[in-house]
Amino acid sequence: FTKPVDIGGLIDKLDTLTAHKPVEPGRILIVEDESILATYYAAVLQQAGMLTAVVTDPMQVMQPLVEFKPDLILMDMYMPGCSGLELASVIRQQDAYVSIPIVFLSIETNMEQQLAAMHLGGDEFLTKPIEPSHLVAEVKSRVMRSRILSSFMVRDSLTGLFNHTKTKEQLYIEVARAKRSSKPLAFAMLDIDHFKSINDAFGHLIGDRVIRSLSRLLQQRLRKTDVIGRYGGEEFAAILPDTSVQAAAKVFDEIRDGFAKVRQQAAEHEFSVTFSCGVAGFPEYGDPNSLNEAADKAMYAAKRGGRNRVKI
Ligand code: GH3
Ligand code: MG
Ligand code: MG
Ligand code: MG
Ligand code: MG
Repeated sequence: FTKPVDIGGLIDKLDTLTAHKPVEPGRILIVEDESILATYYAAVLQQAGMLTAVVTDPMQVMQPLVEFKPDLILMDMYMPGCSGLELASVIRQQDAYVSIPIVFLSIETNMEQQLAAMHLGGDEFLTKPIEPSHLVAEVKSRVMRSRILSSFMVRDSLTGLFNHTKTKEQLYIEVARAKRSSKPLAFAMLDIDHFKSINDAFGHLIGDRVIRSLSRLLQQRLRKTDVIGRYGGEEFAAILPDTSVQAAAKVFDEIRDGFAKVRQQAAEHEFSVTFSCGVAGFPEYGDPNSLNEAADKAMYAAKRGGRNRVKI
């Protein structure tokens, strides 16, 4: 006996995970040595609203992988110089591309060859010639599933924000970028005050709603280029590129003030919630770990100082 699946709940979860941005067209990299065919596939996929890049020389695949950032690779099997199978296994050996969908498209009808292709990292095997509508359907559904899977990997399901791991990863990336461009960067940590007593007084569902309301406020108030993550239970982190620690502290103080004024609802009760925030900046702190540590320390100083405040 199994519990029925809560489809509504699942759909809500998907909505949260995908609400962060409008649906972008799928980006398809076509690796095919026959340029007429490559152009034809590109036209078919573009017609269906997708963006395409074409590589006719398999040895040149790395650059478009990095620059075009495809969601999926449509790969021929037989090409001069390098087989699609070899190419797929080379691509798969790199961390950044372990999970990119690779769809083989070939005249190969031999089942064993097809299985070998799947074994070497292919996700699907399609045979030429292929109906345009069939190609579009296969590619579209693969891109969608892979996007949903990767958002499960990097997003927090309650808020749709980046999860801890992804946020930390972004901090490394943004600090490196700030170093290269000699621009400042601010890192903030926020922790809701006396959250345990909110759960105790009104229950976990109301607590969850408070977490979502702070998450929404952060998304509204910060810039598109800022990175926002749910760092822990009732703890958030934000990365503000090209922002000094002083400017960021001012922004978070306004958000702090705005959040404290929100009337939270629990059945017949109305209550307000506050958070404490610590901000640290680059270049004052030169690497991701010391930034994280400094923001954490400042946050605890804000707690000790009486909560509902921002500290540098
Ligand atoms: P402080 O002002 O010192 O931060 O006090 P606090 O009560 O917020 O801190 P504490 O760390 O003691 O408690 C945090 C609580 O947050 C404990 C945990 O049960 C609750 N919590 C963590 N994650 C979630 C969640 O996803 N939903 C809900 N509703 N509660 C959560
Ligand atoms: Mg070929
Ligand atoms: Mg906490
Ligand atoms: Mg605590
Ligand atoms: Mg707390």
